[in-house]
Amino acid sequence: MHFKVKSTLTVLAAATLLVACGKKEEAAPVAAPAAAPAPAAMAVVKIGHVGPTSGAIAHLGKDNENGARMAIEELNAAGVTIDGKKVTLELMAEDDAADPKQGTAVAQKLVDAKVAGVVGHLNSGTTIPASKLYSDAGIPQVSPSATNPKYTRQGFKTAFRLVADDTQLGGALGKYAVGTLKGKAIAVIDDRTAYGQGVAEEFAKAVEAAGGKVVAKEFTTDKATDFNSILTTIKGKKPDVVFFGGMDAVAGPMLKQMKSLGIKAKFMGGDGICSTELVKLGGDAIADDQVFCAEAGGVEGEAKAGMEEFKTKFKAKFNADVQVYAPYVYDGVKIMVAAMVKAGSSDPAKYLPVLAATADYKGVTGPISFDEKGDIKNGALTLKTVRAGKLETLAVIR
Ligand code: ABU
Repeated sequence: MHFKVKSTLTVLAAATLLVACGKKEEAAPVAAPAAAPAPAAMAVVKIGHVGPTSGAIAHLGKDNENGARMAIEELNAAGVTIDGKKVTLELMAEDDAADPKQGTAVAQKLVDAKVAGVVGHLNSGTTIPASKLYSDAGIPQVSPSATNPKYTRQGFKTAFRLVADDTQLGGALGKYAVGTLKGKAIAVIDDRTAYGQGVAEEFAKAVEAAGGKVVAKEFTTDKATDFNSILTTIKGKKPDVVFFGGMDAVAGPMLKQMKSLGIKAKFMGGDGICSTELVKLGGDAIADDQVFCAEAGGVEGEAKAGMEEFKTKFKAKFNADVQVYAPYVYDGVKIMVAAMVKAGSSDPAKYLPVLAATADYKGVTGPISFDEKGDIKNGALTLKTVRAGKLETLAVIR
């Protein structure tokens, strides 16, 4: 409109000048066509993502971040309209290095940048302290992978989780260790993180409840590389199953050292070890049907095709296999934007109640609805083992 007015005035001014110079009006130059209206600047909606894209589990953080990137690129390509106006989504991707202090620092950065929502963080140890900042700022947060139950039990209306929690994970794995693997003497190790310690405690409770015996409880850290001392102690207790509450970056070297020490026990862990990377890190120290783990989600039946399609597109785009939680991040971004569209606003106060009321959204990770705490309703677990150097699904359980 601005350009059009300017062009008309310019033509009038030229005509007036010609008349003033005594020239006939028809001698006026042919007016140039009016310029097209300038497009109004599109509103930008910022969405934060946080995961450890540096450090020992950077492969998991990058996997998650790529899930967010894929969702945002697809949405922008398709076009997003909120309250009748086209918007551009912008990803603000931050690295918390799996460190609780860095987690709160980047959370504050996202709050200050006035992001409309955050998908993340990856680790329970960063997600829980960051959730207080998002709650205070009224910013919705969807964690795709933090499984410590506390995250959604703090009474924060802004906290949502797309996966099952450690109570379900540890409980199911403990029952499996005794009931299916026939474990009688079971050793438990954890990495002292909010996730590792929590899932190991739930596992141990379930083992005892199922009639198994926890013969050793040891701990390490999420940065350790030498486990000879605790593994030697454990070897003396002759366990038939060793459970590790922690992440793949520690589990891989631990499996190698178990092999060196001649420990032939089955090795179990939660979602933190249930990654493509574990198979690489453990290498030939992993025998077929020796390692058992569970992803804190899963799809069955017809939904499997959508997940396979996601994995194929992801591989083509990033030249990398999905580690564990990229599809959950992808769904997290999409349900957040769907809630904004439905609410007709990216204002967190306006779309938060719509996000909370998400009902049976058909994600690549399955149907998504939240309970009153913000946890996924009817969350699934996928039990897996390693065979011929690949993770294989044994069962999806609820
Ligand atoms: N759930 C496993 C990895 C993330 C976490 O909860 O710390």
